[in-house]
Amino acid sequence: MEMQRIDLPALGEDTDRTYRLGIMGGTFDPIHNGHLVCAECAFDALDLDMVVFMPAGSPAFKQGKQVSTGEDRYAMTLLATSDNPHFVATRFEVDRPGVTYTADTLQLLRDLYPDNVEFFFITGADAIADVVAWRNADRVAALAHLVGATRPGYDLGRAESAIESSPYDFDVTYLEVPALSISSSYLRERVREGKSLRYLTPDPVTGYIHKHQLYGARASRYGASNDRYGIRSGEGHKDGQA
Ligand code: DND
Repeated sequence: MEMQRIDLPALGEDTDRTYRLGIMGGTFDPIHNGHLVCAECAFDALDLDMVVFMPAGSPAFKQGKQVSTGEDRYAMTLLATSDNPHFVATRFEVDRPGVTYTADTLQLLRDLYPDNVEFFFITGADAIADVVAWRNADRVAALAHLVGATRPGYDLGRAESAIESSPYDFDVTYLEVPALSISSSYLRERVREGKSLRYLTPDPVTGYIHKHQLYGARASRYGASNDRYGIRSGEGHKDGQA
């Protein structure tokens, strides 16, 4: 198979077997450990070959809302996934002009990959209830299996009844993900308040946020800003520790 894009995994070469490609779509503003754990659980539970992290280009549902640039969201996604051999970050949607719809993305991937590669679109279970109303939801149902990761305290009722009452034939697998009630908005709020992101997202992502002063981050040292501790820039502790 000749894959035209270098940042998508080349799957499907052995025609005697089926390949399972996980697709983790998201705004990723910023990406966090909830997304990463969710994808890792899906990888294990569904026996996936690879998981592609796909930051949304111009998200269909975020029109009019302030979202960081595709370049920044892609860069953070790349940093967060770079040490995992079965995770790949792709520019597939970021590079596509106009509003990005998942149905279009799945169709473009279908055209790229041979038939022995199946798609598993991974989302939070709360998003599953909304998928039925996505643009061309019938195409989404036809092109991919859905994986709904349950978040802490989440009642599956809404997702299940939405799927059952949909006229389209969605194939959904629900997946228990360890208790991680992390959200991108929580991270943005913490950055604005000068609080640490340690253990909420990989450290290189925190470094990127501070380096590029996203979400109201002040130009500061990695992690928290020095002035929290009453230290002026360029000054260290008396014992030499900065
Ligand atoms: P979000 O903005 O919800 O992503 O977008 C999710 C995907 O849905 C993207 O690929 C969108 O393009 C697509 N979408 C949405 C609406 C309409 C259409 C398409 C359309 O075509 O009409 P976030 O960055 O907020 O989160 C990424 C994923 O991670 C989501 O599925 C979210 O539910 C999930 N998530 C968690 N899962 C487990 N534990 C946590 C999570 N936090 C977020 N702590």
